[in-house]
Amino acid sequence: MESKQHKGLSRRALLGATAGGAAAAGALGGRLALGPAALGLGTAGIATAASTGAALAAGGDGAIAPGQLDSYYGFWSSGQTGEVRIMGIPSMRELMRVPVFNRCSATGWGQTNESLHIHDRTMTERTKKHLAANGKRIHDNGDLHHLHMSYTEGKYDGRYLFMNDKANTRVARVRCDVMKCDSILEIPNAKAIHGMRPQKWPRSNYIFCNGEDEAPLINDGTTMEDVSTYVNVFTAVNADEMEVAWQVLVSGNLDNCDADYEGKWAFSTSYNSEMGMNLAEMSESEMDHVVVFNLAEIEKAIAAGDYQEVNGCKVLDGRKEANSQFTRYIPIANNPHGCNMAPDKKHLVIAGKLSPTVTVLDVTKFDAIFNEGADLRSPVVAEPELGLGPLHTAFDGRGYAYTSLFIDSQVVKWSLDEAIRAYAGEKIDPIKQKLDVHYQPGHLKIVMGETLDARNDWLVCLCKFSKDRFLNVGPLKPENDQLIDISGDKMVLVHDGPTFAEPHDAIGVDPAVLSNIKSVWDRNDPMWAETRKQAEADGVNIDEWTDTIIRDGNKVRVYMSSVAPSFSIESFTVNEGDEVTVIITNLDEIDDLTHGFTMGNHGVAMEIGPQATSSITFTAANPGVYWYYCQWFCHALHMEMRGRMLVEPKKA
Ligand code: CUK
Ligand code: CUA
Ligand code: CA
Repeated sequence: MESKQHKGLSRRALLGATAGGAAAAGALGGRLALGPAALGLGTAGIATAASTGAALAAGGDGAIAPGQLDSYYGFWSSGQTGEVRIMGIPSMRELMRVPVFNRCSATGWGQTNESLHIHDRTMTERTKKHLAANGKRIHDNGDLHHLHMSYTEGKYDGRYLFMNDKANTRVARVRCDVMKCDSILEIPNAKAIHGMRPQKWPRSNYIFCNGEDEAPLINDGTTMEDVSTYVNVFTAVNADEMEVAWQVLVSGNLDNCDADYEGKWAFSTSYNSEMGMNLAEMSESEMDHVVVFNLAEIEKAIAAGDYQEVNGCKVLDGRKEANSQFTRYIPIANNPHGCNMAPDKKHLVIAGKLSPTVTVLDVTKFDAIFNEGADLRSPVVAEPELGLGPLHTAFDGRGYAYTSLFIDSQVVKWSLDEAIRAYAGEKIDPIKQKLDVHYQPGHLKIVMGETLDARNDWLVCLCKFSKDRFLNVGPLKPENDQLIDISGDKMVLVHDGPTFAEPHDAIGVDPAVLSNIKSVWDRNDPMWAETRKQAEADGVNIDEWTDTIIRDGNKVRVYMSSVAPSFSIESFTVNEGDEVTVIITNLDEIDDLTHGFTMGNHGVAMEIGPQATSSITFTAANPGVYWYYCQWFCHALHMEMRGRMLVEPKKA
């Protein structure tokens, strides 16, 4: 494989030396690129800008010249922004954003009828009541920490991405063929889904979801002070149906989780085995634990009907005092955090956080701890001391592990095999290198490193603080996602990547896995199935050019088509107070020809991709003239792609 080792001239030094030139070229390139597009003159002028940029960027490690494609996809979580971001590795360019738990001003996510159907689908009655009381239909926020791709036999299969929302106890799914969310599931009984992983073997039939916060199982206000009534809930979601398959009550809370490569176990770290309600109580014990979930025993009980039904979910009791075969609790030092299964199919690495150690467990020894009287620590095969604040561990395909040290602001590279030999008594130091990162790293990821196809080229380290690494942008600073070249003996830091609040986690994926990505929608896509049903009931064919207005009491449905640079309807009239639904099919079939629909002064906007149908509903509260327009720059006559809504005043 081609080495990507440092060649003496760092990207930083290179860009620093030519900063003035780069800025000038950027400004020039911008003007050149905009000019011909606006005039509809084709792309002849853009080539000039591209070659200027290429000369500047050439030779930097991890740099990708203009027009060149990245080697890998990166899928980034965004924490409290609530979206998924698609990045390029190694350029660290942001390629796209996929709104999931957030609302999106550009695409209308959280506002279009298609996205609202997805949000509504599995909301609990409690949430509906809460939203109604607050005058809303959906939550405005989400806290998306973890995202993972679906697996088949331990490798990514390119079907779906799954992600959690800690803020509102949800799990969502994104279709990889169009990179749009197609399902959001609110999980009853649990509180604050944090750790979340798909099953790896034989395929991702389940998504495992950790409930982080403790509360009474029947949370109706009757036992709020009595902490002994609090429980934590581990949930398995059926990934195909996006429904809760079963839940297990556990002792202690749940932080991060993972699954093995045999389909036998899931495991979760707990930093609050104490069931403490404040910081002092939560860090009181010397030891917390990892919960091991025995999938076969759980399945058996579910199949036998041996469960309690709570809020429509099948619930088993896996708490310590229940003494079941569903769970075991392996003691682990002090508030552990990361939970990472190695691609050797055998070793699970638990990061100590408050302890300077990581604990290596041999998952092939987990059967034994389910025997009566077994030593619960018997699967421990190594416990190297790595540094302060170990949070997460990544693996390459050569047997090395890379652990983030939050307090030390370092990534430590160590040998799994040597750590195991050292634990057995051999005089050997498993630590290979410590690299400074900037600053306070959390998750770190190697391309394909959470699959049986782990690579040996790039490591991304997601740092929580950037401090002085970028120009000052005010009190709120970006995070810093750093790119590290791991292809040689030594790790080399090659790129700083500022990001907006706040990626927790990421995965790197070979594009070969994603050969199914479309550029143009399929007209029969299920995304607008409900809208299609309504159109059929209205006798409208949304697959053809249409300009039909249906009046249904005070509801008005406006069916339009779009072909650049026109909407099929130049103006329509409604009455003051009407509920208006605008349904648009984009009949353009060309790659990258997205239109939009924005209704002026109504807070209404949506994306309509090539061959897609989108719809949006609003009330025309005030009489008068309102212009609607296409907000995606689609054509030389894009500005002219507009029309009028005339709202007739109420008759006195
Ligand atoms: S995590 Cu959610 S607190 Cu280390 Cu995966 Cu960032
Ligand atoms: Cu269509 Cu701009
Ligand atoms: Ca603790």
